[in-house]
Amino acid sequence: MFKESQKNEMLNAGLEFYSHCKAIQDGFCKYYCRRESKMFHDLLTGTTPLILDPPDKEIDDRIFECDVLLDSTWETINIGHWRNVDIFWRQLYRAVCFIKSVNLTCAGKYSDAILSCDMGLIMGAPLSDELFVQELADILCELVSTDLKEVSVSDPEEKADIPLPLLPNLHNVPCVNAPTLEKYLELLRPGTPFIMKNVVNHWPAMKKWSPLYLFRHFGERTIPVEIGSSYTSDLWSQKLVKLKEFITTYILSQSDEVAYLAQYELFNHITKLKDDIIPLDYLAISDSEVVTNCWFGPVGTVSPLHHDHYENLFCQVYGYKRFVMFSRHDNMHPHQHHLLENTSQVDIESPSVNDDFPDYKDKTAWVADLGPGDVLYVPLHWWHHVRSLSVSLSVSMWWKN
Ligand SMILES: O=C(O)CCC(=O)C(=O)O
Repeated sequence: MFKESQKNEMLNAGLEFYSHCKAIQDGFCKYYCRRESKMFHDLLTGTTPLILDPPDKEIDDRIFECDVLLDSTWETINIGHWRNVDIFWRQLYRAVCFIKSVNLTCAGKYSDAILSCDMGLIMGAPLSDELFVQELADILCELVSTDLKEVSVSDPEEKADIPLPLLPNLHNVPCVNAPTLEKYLELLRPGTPFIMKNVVNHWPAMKKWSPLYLFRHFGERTIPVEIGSSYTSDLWSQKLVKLKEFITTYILSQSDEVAYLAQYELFNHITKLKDDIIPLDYLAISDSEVVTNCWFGPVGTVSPLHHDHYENLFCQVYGYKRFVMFSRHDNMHPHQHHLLENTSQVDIESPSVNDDFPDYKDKTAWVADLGPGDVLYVPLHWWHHVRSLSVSLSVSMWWKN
């Protein structure tokens, strides 16, 4: 439980945080005059006292006022195309979610407070100083995770025995043991894939991360997942779920649906997890920003054949994954639609649907079966098809050379 003094400290931190959100305050002034709604007008003109003068307001009133403000912001965010929405509205959404979270914490509603932080992080836009909110979410998670420790779940261990795709020119990707920086640069030069062993074994994640660990420590956090066997399928969709539900429903039990936490910058969301991965020396040689994504799913997730505008060091932390790759110089018949122009129409696992593209079988294909601790270099624009052979947790590090 939080002590009274801790609650006040937190509230003050929240207020200070809020008052530092210059963009938000400017935004209030800029926008409120344009709104017709009396409710909105009252809220915005009363917003400073709402936040800065809490003692004479009941917590429930403040939470209610946050909700009203969130509802109208949500409406504005969702009208028209996402890209045309002024970033202010998404920043406002995030700030109010955080303020609501502080109030919910003071009311002792910890799970709701975590949900509010997460909604702000997923749907809102970054603010200048939000570290305190990450810390709040971490503390709250510690508090509620004691209940999750009582739940009886255990880690899955199976690795599916899945035959290799029928490709006549299939070769194994070469493998090296922990190359020196010099050797690594030499390996990069030809621009072809390779696997490195024993370069991430010292990451705390290697010992700690498993479905059970994530369930127990971060189960209350809400995350976005993809539903459907592949993002090219008509039945594909996305939804927000609590990590504990994702793990029990999709990871630890047999579900008819495949759900995948795919290509998600989880470490900007659950920042505590960042402590468990150590930046790779190999990437320190580039000035480029590194985009770190997490991939967490059950056996049977498929990322269809596609290429990315990045170089990639793909680190397998838990479980097994299979990559099948083709050179960037091979025409793998990308889709025509601009949203899928980096994705091939060839399905390497279903030869019967590829009648229009028989030449794909003439290309040289490279296969890499990755297990815990393996790091695969996927060169820029190389085509890759990825299937999980077990429950799997991986971290990709994208950069530009
Ligand atoms: O692991 C996956 O499912 C896909 C990974 C991938 O495409 C990437 O890291 O670029």
